[in-house]
Amino acid sequence: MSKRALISVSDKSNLTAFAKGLIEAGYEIISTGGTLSTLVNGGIEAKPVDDVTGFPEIMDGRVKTLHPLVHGGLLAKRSNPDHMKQMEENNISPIDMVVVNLYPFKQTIEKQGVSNEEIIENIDIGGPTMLRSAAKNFEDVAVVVDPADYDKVLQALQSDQLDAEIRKQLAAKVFRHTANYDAMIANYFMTETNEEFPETYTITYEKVQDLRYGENPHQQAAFYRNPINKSTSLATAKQLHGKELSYNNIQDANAALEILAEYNEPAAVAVKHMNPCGIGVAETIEGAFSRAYDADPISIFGGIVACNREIDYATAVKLSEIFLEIVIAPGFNADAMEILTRKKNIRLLELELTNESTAMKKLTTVSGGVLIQNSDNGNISIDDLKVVTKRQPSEEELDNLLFAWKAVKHVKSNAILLAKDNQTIGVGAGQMNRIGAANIAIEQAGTKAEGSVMASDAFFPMPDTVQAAVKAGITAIIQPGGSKRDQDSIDVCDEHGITMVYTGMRHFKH
Ligand code: 93A
Repeated sequence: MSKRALISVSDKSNLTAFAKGLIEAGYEIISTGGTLSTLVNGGIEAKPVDDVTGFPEIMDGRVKTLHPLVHGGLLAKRSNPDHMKQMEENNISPIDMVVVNLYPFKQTIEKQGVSNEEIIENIDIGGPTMLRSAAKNFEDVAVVVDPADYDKVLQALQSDQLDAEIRKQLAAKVFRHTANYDAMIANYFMTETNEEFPETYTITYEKVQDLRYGENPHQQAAFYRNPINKSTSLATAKQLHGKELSYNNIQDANAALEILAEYNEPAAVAVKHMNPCGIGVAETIEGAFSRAYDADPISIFGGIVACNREIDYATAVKLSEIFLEIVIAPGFNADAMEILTRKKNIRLLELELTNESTAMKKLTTVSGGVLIQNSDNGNISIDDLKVVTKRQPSEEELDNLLFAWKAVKHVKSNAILLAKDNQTIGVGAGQMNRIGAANIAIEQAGTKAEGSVMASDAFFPMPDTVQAAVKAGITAIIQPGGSKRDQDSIDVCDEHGITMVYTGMRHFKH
């Protein structure tokens, strides 16, 4: 008796050639509605699945292959005499191969203006069920979920090598595929029902690319994307020039994008090791970059620069004067491209800027699990500020304080940042004590510290940082407040006639 293959596919590419090969290898083809039409139109002899089940496809195709005559034929263990006997008693014929790919759920949710009804209809039930039945019974049944495997399967058949080992590999692929498919559906429903932190957290990612290595050359790594993310992102950014992105490049680029998401006006940020070394805001992108550069002309070397406006000629000239790993922008005009692509190694990344990253949950692996939290999208406005000193801030100081506060949020804790005139001038990042961070920021600012403002990502446990600020000539400080010893810090400010404002919000970043 000839073997039987059940083919039911949404992606009909390369289908007829494959079916032809199966027939040549001695298979009889059974198929569902649309697939059957494609096959028959392609001159392939095939039987409708209704002939097998004796039952019509009903409910707009919702029930077409969900039948014991299908699943008995797939799940019967051929080496089990009881199973074989029950097959006979129930007139079930074995099915030896399943070729199924699923309703395009992912492509459907990605469609603009898609209706909920269309999304629901694209949840495949019968397809995964057949795939899982066949994959469970890989000892006896071959299962093909990926059209890219058609040739491999035909070749194996021709050389009589579609053996249990290959069938197990095909089954493994199926379970990965159905798990991923279901995870996308679970993600969709989680969003629809606003469940933020459910009992089990199902996430699925698909590989964008293998990376040469991870944080260090002896660490293996790959980049994965969230398949249901609709907005533009690093995973979909267009690389216009330069070598492939590295693991560290991607992390730094991500940090740069998160910072840029804070600004509507032309802004540029330079990032090193996921900390900003310079942030500048101006009326033009050239001006913004100049400020980001001047903020710290030493640290920017070998860094990443991200800008929230198209790169023009003047900006490109300035960018090309330093060694940079990456420039990220929503666009590069032709003149800018001409200048920048003269540098072989600079990576140019075109990316429409969104707040996508700030909408996403943050995941951190820890021993035995992961920590999941919402992104730090906490923002304050001028009305949230509370002046706690005798001296009030000037208009200019208020602007500088808010600028510094936005920036310090993106610096690793403990973080102290100094700013003046829409420019960071000193960044103290990732220190184990606050005064240590302050000393670094003040030293870096040098003479520019005079008349600048200071931002601290968390409260001052003691007044030493404020004392250092006074000594450096800083005139206003922004910090969350909330320490038991707040009054000590306020007293130092009042004693020296400088200003302190509270935000009431902390921005730790570990
Ligand atoms: O609607 S279903 O969940 N119910 C079923 O019984 C069923 N059987 C196969 N979807 C079902 N399929 C899917 O139909 C397959 O996974 C495949 O993606 C698609 C092929 O349909 P057609 O051959 O009509 O184009």
